[in-house]
Amino acid sequence: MADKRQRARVQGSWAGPSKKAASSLQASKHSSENVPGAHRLLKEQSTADRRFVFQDPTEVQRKIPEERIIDKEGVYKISSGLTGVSRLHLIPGFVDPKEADWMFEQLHMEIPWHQKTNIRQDGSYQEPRLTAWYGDLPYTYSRTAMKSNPHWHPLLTMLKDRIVEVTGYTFNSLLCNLYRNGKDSIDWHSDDEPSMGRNPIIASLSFGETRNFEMRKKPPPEEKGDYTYAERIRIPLNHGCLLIMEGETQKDWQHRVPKEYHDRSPRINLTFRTIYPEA
Ligand SMILES: O=C(O)CCC(=O)C(=O)O
Repeated sequence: MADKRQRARVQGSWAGPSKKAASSLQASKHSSENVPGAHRLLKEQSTADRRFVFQDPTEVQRKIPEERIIDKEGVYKISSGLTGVSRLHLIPGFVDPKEADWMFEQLHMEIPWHQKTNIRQDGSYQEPRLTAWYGDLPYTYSRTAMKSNPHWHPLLTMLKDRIVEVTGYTFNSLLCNLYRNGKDSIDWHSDDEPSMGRNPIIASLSFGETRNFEMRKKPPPEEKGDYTYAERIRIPLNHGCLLIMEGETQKDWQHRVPKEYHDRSPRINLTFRTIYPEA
């Protein structure tokens, strides 16, 4: 990384004497032919006349893009690629704060939270958060499955219906996340499992503590997986706000909720999605 940043250097070279200096040197050369010590004088003069000339750098200096913060209601086109547009729709206060208070309490107490174990190359690990799954089909990610669970909590059904009414999108499944404190998190990923189909639409509703939802754009192949110069977005997701991710967002971007190293009270996040039976 440091190597990359240092690559663009100042380019330049020592130039010869200016035209004026050259002609006066020329004149003095002739007139000095018979003068003792004149050659030493000439040499000193020509060194003093040399100037450093800047040339354009051979490689353009790359800048790490500034993080973009999205915290106002609106529809944001965050990128457009060959295959289409990535779009976010942020609706702060989708659930009114007073209502959101009792909803948070009910969900905190009544959802059957548990800690999922995932599998990666170096072994298995427990997720640093609690989850619950609702839907007629199971949901598999990180090589372990969450069992189907058709028994929706009535409050979750009510919230799903409200989102469907406002957005016009339909959903058949829900992944619930409980971040118990600042140490709970979800690492960089995209919601792009084959069971979610092409260009999944995700409606993410938050309750409780505000946590940063961070996004980074997937780098082009020539960056070989290096995210140093990736575009970044931060969205503070607060009590009652709804974030819709649509278009190519899951194909072209990753997201995470990082750990925070100061006191954080619990946060619940509900991500409504559509799951299709796998072929
Ligand atoms: O908690 C959040 O806001 C994000 C959750 C998430 O990324 C996920 O469930 O895939």
